Amino acid sequence: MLKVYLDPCTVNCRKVLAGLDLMGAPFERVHVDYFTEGHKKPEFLAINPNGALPAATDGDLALPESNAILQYAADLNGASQHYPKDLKRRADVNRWMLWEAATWFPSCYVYLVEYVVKPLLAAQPDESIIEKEAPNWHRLAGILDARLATSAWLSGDGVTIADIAVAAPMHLHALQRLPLGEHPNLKRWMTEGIEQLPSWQRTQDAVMNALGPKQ
Ligand SMILES: N[C@@H](CCC(=O)N[C@@H](CS)C(=O)NCC(=O)O)C(=O)O
Repeated sequence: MLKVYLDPCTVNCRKVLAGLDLMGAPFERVHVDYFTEGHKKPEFLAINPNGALPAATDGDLALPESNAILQYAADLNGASQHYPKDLKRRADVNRWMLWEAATWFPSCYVYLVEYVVKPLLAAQPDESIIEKEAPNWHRLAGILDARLATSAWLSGDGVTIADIAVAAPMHLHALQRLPLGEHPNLKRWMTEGIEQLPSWQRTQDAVMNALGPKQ
């Protein structure tokens, strides 16, 4: 049985939870508390030496990386609707997931840190950091916007784990103050597509609960 170690309030854990829910993939959930640094304790580092959430195990397999967890869970459960087996379609899903981890997440994360994490810690956002990142963020958002101009979902006709992966870094887009207004197709996909998925909505409460008391 797949075991997933997570704190549902973090971006990459929310990604995995929403993706597993979308696929109807069974798993055992193990809570690792992000705010008390459970992910830096030796027992967790033995599973993920990166000391980052989430991670998964399946027997002797230890699997860090949110996107790798979704891909493995999809194959384990035969969820080819959400992770196609056709080579070209799979390659397209994979490239969006790789792009998300390498490029999109780091850019959206700048906004998350300045406008969500810093206020949680009673610190002031540094607008100069946002100004520096904004051209890069708009360039990347433009790539998504162009893709979504001709398609409801990122890859193929239906929602895939690529959609969940790419949505996760912008999961708090209003609080993150992501300037979506300049990218109408991206905004439509997020608000009328992703945010209407029951699997996405079911992951919302944990995030808001984590943010609430600390604000
Ligand atoms: N590429 C990794 C990133 C994991 C990651 O950065 N997780 C964050 C929470 S969303 C974390 O645990 N950060 C703590 C740290 O890096 O010290 C993935 O997709 O799983």
